[in-house]
Amino acid sequence: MSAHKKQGSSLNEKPGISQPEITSGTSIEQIQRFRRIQPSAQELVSGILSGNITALSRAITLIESTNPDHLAKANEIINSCLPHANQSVRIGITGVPGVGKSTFIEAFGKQLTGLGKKLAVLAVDPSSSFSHGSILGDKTRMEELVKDKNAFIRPSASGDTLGGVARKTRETIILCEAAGFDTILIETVGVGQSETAVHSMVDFFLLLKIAGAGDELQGIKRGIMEMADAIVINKADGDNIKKARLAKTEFNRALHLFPAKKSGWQPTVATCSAITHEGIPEVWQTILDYFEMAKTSLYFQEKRKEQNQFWMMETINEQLKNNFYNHPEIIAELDKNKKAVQNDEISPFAAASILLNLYKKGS
Ligand SMILES: Nc1nc2c(ncn2[C@@H]2O[C@H](COP(=O)(O)OP(=O)(O)O)[C@@H](O)[C@H]2O)c(=O)[nH]1
Ligand SMILES: [Mg+2]
Repeated sequence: MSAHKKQGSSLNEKPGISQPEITSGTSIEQIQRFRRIQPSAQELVSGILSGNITALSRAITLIESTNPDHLAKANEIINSCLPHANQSVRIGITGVPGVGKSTFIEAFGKQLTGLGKKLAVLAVDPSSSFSHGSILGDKTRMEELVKDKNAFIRPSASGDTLGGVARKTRETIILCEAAGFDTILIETVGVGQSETAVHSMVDFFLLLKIAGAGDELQGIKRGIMEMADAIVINKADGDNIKKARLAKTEFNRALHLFPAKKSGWQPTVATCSAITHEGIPEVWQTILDYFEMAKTSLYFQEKRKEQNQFWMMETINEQLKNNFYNHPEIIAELDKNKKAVQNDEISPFAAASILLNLYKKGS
């Protein structure tokens, strides 16, 4: 359901804000009470820093808002949270629909909270404006994690471009870290461009696969395999165990044909079952091994610096584009020029130049 359709509800925010997900540790009543007070940016920041989930949810909602008035408030919150962020490990999980991502995150997440970790689960799924997010759709697969006090689950921001969703997720990571979450899982559907965006915001990238389906069937491009730090073949249970082991050998062989990674890490291949939990602890051990290596070689720190630069540029690009297309004069002239270009009345370059000059003058 779109945010616009739901505006009748008393729970709803102003137009431009998509509805937050109610997660563990929060209740509708709590959020309602909090909303009535309209907390300031600094109040939200102190809430976040003291680990208040309602304040965190509320701040994320501001980040996700398309209402320009909320941008300044969101930026103030992010800036205040930044010095308290970064103390975490960020893990990306990708794989085609049905491979078992949600079930895996439930099992893996419970293991992590069992180890005393504070876990935030986020999603990058640009298609979620229609499906309302892979995580929300699969909430039933995360029954235990949803109830877990040490887990915070937030579905993808809806109704936006991939660039927009990715930026919002990245800013959400900062807030979650400031709120004390030390392990961030970011789920994405491995069928489009979103895994590239996720790859550029995580420290470790895990690709889930299943045995028996060809690569074409799994919709996984070679590029995604190259990005993976670990390939985990899920559903290695029952009759499937043998096939999974075979697939492991094949993937291992395939991975050795890829060029060496900049990190110096040789990607691993493992099997697991998100249902029986077989192999899940080993996945965490692999990730720990990776972090030990990457932190010792300083690759971990370097990669984060590079990612920060990348995101600065992305944010500028995104912002410039938004400002341009939302400019009243551009809105008025864009369609006219599009038609003129279509009818060969003006060259595309001349039309672009007219619009850009108009924007320069008006801004
Ligand atoms: N046998 C088996 N089934 C699994 C396993 N993990 C997930 N499934 C099933 O596969 C289906 C898709 O799982 P889901 O977690 O929703 O996949 P997602 O679309 O990648 O999030 C569900 O019916 C799960 O119960 C597993 O390890 N073994
Ligand atoms: Mg899912």
